[in-house]
Amino acid sequence: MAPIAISPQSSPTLIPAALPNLLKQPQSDWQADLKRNGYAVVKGAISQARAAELRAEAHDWLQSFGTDLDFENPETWTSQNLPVQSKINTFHTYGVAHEQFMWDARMEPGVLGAFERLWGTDELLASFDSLNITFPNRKDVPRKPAWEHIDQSPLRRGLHCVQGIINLSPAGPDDGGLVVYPGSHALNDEFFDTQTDKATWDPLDRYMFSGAQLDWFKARGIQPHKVCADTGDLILWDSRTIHYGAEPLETSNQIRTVIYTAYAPARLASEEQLKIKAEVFSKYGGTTHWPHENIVVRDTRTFLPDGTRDPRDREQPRKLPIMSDKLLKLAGVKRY
Ligand SMILES: O=C(O)CCC(=O)C(=O)O
Ligand SMILES: [Fe+2]
Repeated sequence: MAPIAISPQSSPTLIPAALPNLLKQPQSDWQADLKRNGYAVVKGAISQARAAELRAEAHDWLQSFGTDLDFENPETWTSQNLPVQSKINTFHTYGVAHEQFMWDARMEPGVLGAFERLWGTDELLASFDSLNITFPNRKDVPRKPAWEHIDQSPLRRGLHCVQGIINLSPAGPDDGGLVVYPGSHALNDEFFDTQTDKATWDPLDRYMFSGAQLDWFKARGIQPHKVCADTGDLILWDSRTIHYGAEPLETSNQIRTVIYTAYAPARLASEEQLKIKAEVFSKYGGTTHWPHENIVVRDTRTFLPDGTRDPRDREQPRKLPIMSDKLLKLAGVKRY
């Protein structure tokens, strides 16, 4: 369990940020953007050529399930030809979080380096987050509407977590990609304190916003903004920033390929959380984007929509990563 407590009077105990001075004095333009707008793009965190290699690996993984999936043929972009995918187009079972290409992406110097600069330490933990491959104009599933949310409990106050997207494909205005509400992070406390009943605040690090709640932000000048970024760019956002993953528009023919990743200082994790994280790692499981807190043990098994176990399921990644000292430290298995 995350260290969130509700006192007997049911007056919630708020959890302040462990590092309240983070981003107080931004050291770079993207850090200033992250502070001011609640999101930033780190241009060219990975070279385009390297990102294309990682994308090819991700696509190769998707084609390793013995189906007729053909990246060149939109007729084959159907559930029948895909491993089990979430409603938000992610893959998180089959041990995918620990595939070699996923760890390679997480350990790219430009990606890791950005988070090292952000947190001011190279002793980090990495999340075991998902792969997203979104095909445009799928014929067999409807386009998912906007799902505005934040990934931080109203009980946590201040900056606790910075999330990341490694773009292995370009995200232009019409392509699938992240939509943020710039500046919404700064209104987080005021919104929860004045617009919600504190009895409803729970430790779940996810809060969905209704249209009326979004209007409260819009009345304060906050508007949705599609984050455009190139192949190899790293998109960062504060977990208090309202956001969602937007489906590609009809005019897009871009296959969105991204890896979610986040890191936080290892010293911020409790022994209990590290133990849970090591257990998840031992089963090649995935977690959420939280690297150091809120480590959720999810079922690692994959089920088909009819509830039966997927016969293509895997006990371990198809290509196990090299268990380097650095990887094991990022995974929380070895101590710094
Ligand atoms: O797919 C996206 O761009 C956003 C997904 C998301 O909301 C998240 O990773 O927290
Ligand atoms: Fe999210």
